[in-house]
Amino acid sequence: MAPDYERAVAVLKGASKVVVFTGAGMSKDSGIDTFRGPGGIWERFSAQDLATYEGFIRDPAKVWMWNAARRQQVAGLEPHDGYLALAEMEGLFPEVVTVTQNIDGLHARSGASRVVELHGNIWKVRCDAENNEPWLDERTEFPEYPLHCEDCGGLLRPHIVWFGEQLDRRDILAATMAVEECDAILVIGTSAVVYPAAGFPMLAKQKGAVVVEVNIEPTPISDYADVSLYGTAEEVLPALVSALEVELGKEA
Ligand code: BJW
Repeated sequence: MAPDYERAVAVLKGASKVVVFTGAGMSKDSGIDTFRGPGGIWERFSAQDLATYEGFIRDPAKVWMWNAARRQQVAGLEPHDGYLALAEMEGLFPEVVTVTQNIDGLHARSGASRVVELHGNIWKVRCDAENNEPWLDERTEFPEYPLHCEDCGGLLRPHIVWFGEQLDRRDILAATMAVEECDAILVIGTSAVVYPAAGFPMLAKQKGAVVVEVNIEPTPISDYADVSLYGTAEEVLPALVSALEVELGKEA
């Protein structure tokens, strides 16, 4: 069935505060694989080895080499038209906050202004021994693996939230506030199975927001979304934002 943009525009047009909530499907059309489903990362790589602290301590060089390869991949990619449409959408509503589970940094690269990265950022590192603030390190190759802290010699780790780890309190707080206060949440490309992030669309709904979903297939969100637009992020988002621009009289 063709996406019902008219209905999506009807429920979104009155919103003042919008949350854009994204998952791996948002970056699929830029060339980054999703985690689950056919061809997903967890079909080819072990989450136990690469996405847990225990796996990292067992073999930090392996985890760093995997993430260096992912950095090289992301560095060679561009945000697709759906990303650009979301950045443009910021001009249509008084407040837009992007809450993403993605670590690739593509929202910021595409011009999104307020981004909460719930699961970290692949371009940041932090010292595992000192547990200090993360810092930006945009190298795509490293002289040796694993990486060590220049100050204390301890292990450096990617600033990524692995399974069983707590999300940064400040990120959870910023996301929760935005979600509780929004009038509309646009949920894009997430299977909505990984908690606590997966709870945000329902929290928004309970607080009275409209929920609009963009995905290639139904997810747990579809059960309560006001509108589900089935298609790829790269196709659906530019069409949705164009339709909103027409409705709100803000065409370029
Ligand atoms: C398209 C498309 C296109 C495709 N266009 N769409 C309650 C019950 C059971 C378990 C738990 C629970 N609460 C917590 C847990 C444990 C766990 C969890 O949720 N596990 C579930 C799998 C069951 N959660 C955690 O461990 C979290 N921490 C935590 O809870 O801490 C508690 C604690 C308290 C006190 C002390 C200590 C701890 C942390 C979760 C961190 C997740 N990290 C990862 C891995 C990063 C590793 C790395 O990248 O190196 O983050 S997991 C992985 O999944 C990644 C993602 O951000 C996350 C979500 O995945 P996402 O984005 O939804 O992607 P996919 O692949 O699942 O879906 C893609 C979607 O796109 C699909 O729907 C497609 O259809 C769609 N799509 N192409 C549009 N072109």
